[in-house]
Amino acid sequence: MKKKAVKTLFSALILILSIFVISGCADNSDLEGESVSADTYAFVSKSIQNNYMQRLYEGFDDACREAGADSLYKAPRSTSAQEQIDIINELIDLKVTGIAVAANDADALTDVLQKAMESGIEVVSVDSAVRNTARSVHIQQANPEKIGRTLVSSAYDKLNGQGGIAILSSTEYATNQNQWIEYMKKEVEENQEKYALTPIIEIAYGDDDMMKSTTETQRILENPEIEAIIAPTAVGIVAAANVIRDTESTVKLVGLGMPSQMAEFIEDGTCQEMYLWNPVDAGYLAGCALTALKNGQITGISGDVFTAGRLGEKAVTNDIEGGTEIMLGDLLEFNKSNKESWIESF
Ligand code: RAM
Repeated sequence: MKKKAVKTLFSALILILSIFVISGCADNSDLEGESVSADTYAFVSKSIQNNYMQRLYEGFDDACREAGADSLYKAPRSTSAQEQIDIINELIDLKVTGIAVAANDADALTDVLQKAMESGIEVVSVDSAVRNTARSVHIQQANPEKIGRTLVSSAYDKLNGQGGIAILSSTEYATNQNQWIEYMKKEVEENQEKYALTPIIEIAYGDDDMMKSTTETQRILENPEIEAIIAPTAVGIVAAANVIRDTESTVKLVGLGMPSQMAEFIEDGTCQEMYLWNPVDAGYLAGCALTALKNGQITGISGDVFTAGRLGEKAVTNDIEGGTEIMLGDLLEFNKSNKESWIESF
C-alpha cells in the first residue's frame, strides 16, 4: 500500500517535471503584453515543425542558464518571414535582453531587427543569416563554401560520375541553403569536365515541412534522369530517405542530417553519407555570443575574442558579405564506417 502511494507520488512528480520541461521549450506567446525582468534571451526559430531548431535551442538554453539568464523559444507556425517579424515585435515589447534568429528571409527582417537594436536589444543571427546591418554578428556553423562543394562532390562519388542531380532544399529564401547551393553550382561550373555527366538538373523546395518534402521527393523520383538527391536540410533528408526506401528507389541520397534521425538509413544504405556540425553547440555559441555582447566582452567587430564557455576561445572574423561572423568549426561526416563516433550523438 505504502509502496503504491510512493509510486503514485513519484509519477505525479515526473508529470509535473515534464510539464515544466515542455513549457520551457514551447512557444511562450502567453507572455504577450508583459515585460521580462531578469536578463532574457530569445531564440527565434525558422518554424515549429523544424526539429533541428530544437537542437539549437537546447544549446542556446544551456548558455543562457550558465550566464544566470532566462531563455525563450519562439517559433512561427510556418516558415514565413512575416510571422518572424511579428514575433520579433513582440520580443521588443517584452524588452528582452537579446535575440538570436535563424532567418526565413534575410531582407524581410532588416527593419524589425534594426528597431530591436535601436531599443537596446542585442541581436545575432544563427544558422541562416540576416543582413549585416541588422545584427552584431552571425554565428556560422561551418564554412559555407566547404559545405556546398563537399555535398556536390559527395553526390558525384555516390553516382560514380554518372547521373543527374536534384537538390531538395528548405525554403526559397533561406540564406544558408541558398549560399550552399551557390557553392554547389560553382563547384560544378568550375570543374565542368568532372561533372559533365552529373549535372544539377533541378532545385526543389520542401520548406522544411515533412509533407511537402515528401511530395517533392516523390515528384523528383518520377524524372528518370535524376539519380541522386542532395538534401541540405535536416528535415528534408529524412523525408527523402523515407520515400527512397519505401519505393525501393536506387536514387542516391546525400546531404545534411542529424545522426539520431538518419542512423537507420545510413545503416540500410538508403543514405550512404551525410554531413553536419554539432547543432547543440551552434545554439550554445549563439547564446554565449549574446551574453558576451551584453557584458561588453565583444562588440561584434572583427578581432574581438572571447571565451564561449565549454567551446573555449572564439574569435569574431570578417564574413564574405562585409559583416562579421563567429565560426563554430568544421563539417562532420557520418557514414557506416565511422558509426562509433556518432551513433550516440545529436
Ligand atoms: C534544416 C534547417 C537549417 C539547416 C539544417 C541542416 O533543419 O533548414 O537551416 O541548417 O536543416
